[in-house]
Amino acid sequence: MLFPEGVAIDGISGEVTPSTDRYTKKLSELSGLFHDAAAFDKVVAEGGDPIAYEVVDYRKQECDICFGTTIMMPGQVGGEYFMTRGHFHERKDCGEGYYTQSGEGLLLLESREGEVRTVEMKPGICAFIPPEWAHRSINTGSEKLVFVWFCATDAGHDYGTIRERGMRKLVVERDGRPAIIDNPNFA
Ligand code: PAN
Ligand code: ZN
Repeated sequence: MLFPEGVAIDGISGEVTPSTDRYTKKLSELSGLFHDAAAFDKVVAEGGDPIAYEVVDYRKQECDICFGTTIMMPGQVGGEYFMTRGHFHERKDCGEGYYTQSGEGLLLLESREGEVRTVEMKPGICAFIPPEWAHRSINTGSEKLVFVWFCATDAGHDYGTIRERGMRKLVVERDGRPAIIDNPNFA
């Protein structure tokens, strides 16, 4: 049986207390994601394979909703900012909310039909991710980017589509600012 409880979410560290699960993605685990493969190898080797992001869950299998945080480190690979893998949800009726707590970033979204949108990630903005839109978070700042996400427990993650063909756009630093450019490797 489930009981109500208050869950503390630290908007700076992203810590969730109590939490039910967590994982960490080191940069080396994001091989193939970045445009510049040589720059990727260099940052992994010389940077000591830094943590790119961490996800902390509050998830109860018996309940239809869940939430948690994503904590993204700042960094770049060949001018491209650190980012998440990006995914569609397996369930075609499942959207998601991303409420940014600290830091700054861009949420890059792409519909099944190939339409691209971005939503600014900054404290106070809650991004609505509709069903059937792939979503990738990008830390464009110099601090941690921390956001709370909430979605259906069984939404599921389809990573394969984005892993195989990439997303249509890249977010890179140009003149000290984020710029959205075409992905030359988009298959
Ligand atoms: C988020 C993401 C999280 C990490 O919880 O899973 O930010 O991004 P990737 O899963 O794309 O690596 C979410 O969107 N869940 O559905
Ligand atoms: Zn999602």
